[in-house]
Amino acid sequence: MRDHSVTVDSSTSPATLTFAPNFNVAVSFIDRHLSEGRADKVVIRQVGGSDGGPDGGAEVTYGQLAAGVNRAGNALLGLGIGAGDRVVMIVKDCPAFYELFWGAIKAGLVPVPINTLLRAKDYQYMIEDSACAALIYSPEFAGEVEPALAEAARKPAHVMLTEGDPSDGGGATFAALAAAASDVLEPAPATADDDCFWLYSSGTTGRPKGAVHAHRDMVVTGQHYGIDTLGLRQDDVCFSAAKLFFAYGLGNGMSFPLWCGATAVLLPGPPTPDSTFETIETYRPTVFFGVPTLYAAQLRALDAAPRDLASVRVCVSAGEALPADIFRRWKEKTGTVILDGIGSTEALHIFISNRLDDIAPGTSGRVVPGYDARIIDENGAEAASGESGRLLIKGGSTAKYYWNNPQKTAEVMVEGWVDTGDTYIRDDQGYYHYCGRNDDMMKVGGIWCSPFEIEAKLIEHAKVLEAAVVGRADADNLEKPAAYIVLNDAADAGEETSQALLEHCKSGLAKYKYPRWIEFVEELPKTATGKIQRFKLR
Ligand code: 3UK
Repeated sequence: MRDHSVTVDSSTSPATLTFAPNFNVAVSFIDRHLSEGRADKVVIRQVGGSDGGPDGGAEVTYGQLAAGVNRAGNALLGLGIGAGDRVVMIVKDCPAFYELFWGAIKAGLVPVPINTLLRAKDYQYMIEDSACAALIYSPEFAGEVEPALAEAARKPAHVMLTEGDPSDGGGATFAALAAAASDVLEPAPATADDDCFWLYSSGTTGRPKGAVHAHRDMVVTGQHYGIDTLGLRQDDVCFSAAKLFFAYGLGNGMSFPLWCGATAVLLPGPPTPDSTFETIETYRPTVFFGVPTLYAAQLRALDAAPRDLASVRVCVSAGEALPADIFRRWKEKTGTVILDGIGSTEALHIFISNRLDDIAPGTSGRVVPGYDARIIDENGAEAASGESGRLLIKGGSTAKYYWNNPQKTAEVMVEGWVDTGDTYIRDDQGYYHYCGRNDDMMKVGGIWCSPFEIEAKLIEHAKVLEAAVVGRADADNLEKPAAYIVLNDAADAGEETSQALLEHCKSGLAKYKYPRWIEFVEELPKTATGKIQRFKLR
């Protein structure tokens, strides 16, 4: 096999990464562990059985994973898919996610993991936009994926379930194909800067954009954030409540443990206070990754009954700002700190963060070594400390471009800098304080939520004349959507109509996108040109 290694010089700060001229990242993250003697070490502990059920959690060793990755890569190549072709994955957190993702990369294909909480309309768009050659999905998501495929103007040549009963799909499952494939696979030629995988990122009005990441990017986040900021070690056991299809979860639950030679605990089902606590008690992770909304819900559950969280040495939060009050209550209740950090799909992972030896509650912390941050005012000039402005970020893990969207690429990625769309203040000690978005986008439970999408859904309802959706702070000081509605007939205002509108939203939008408050108003505040003034509703 050719040399596909990366050398890490930790004597410098940031650590210096030197990539071999041939660099297929699957070799560093998968095959390297065999030559380093980890073949028998457990890399994945899956909660429950392969179906996510209550018993018989699956265990996968590094050796088994490497063989599974090779089989998956060979199975994909066996379909006749060529170099650079996209493989869309709508797959729950389970070993097959790892095998497909790394098998595709090792074989020279481009995996595109997609949010499993979306609806058919979203999937249809991503299937068409990515022009994927293959789509592979967990049986759990068939109800949204199959209608998307039926409607899609451009259909992938290969559509497969990961496992389960293929009778309705007509063909073999991916598991069956992989089982029959060889477990020997040479890494496809690649360089550190070649396209490697995509992640879709949502925008205010436009459709989701495929952020194209290079082979080097997971190395950069694993080293600069995973090891050098968070202090991950090979004896760590990582458990991410955030799913693998988010850039956040992909690092926490897969690429970081693989970079460190550590172990990941995968929870295939939804992360509730109960399911996450049970997982922690049973699988004893040392590092836990959540989002503020989950920490708030877990705190409420801890008020009702104590749980054993003693295995956890550090917790991480990202996706939206962690209120200082949640940090304080969590520390009081559990004795463990939560390290808040801001990351993005475009940067791949966290680039400004608190750390165990340097915590300022209520802030995003300081810049992670290896990244540069700038805050600029409306005129594009550097904002002074204490002054708010637009946050730009630069570093070795940022996306190369948005697929099929040169205009957005030019807007967001300028001379190596990525415009985060966030307003921040840097204080005179170098801590970054989040001050909100520059657009109307919201984070709900750490996941993007466009007010326009909820408004469009509400307006579809026969009783609704106009709708405006804005973020409103809930009891935990976390933002959730609130809807202001002008009805065609004001006499319809009331609980019954509220319920009908809620049902309407829940049936057509991803589950987390429904308005938590509905208020009926006589009119919406507008500009002279008729544009809704959302800031007046906040
Ligand atoms: C917001 C935060 C305040 C902010 C992500 C960790 O969230 C991630 O990626 P997304 O592309 O969203 C990025 C946007 O989310 N945000 C994220 N974290 C924080 N705001 N405090 C925070 N701690 O608006 C940012 O621009 O979904 C998080 C790792 C990888 C990620 N992709």
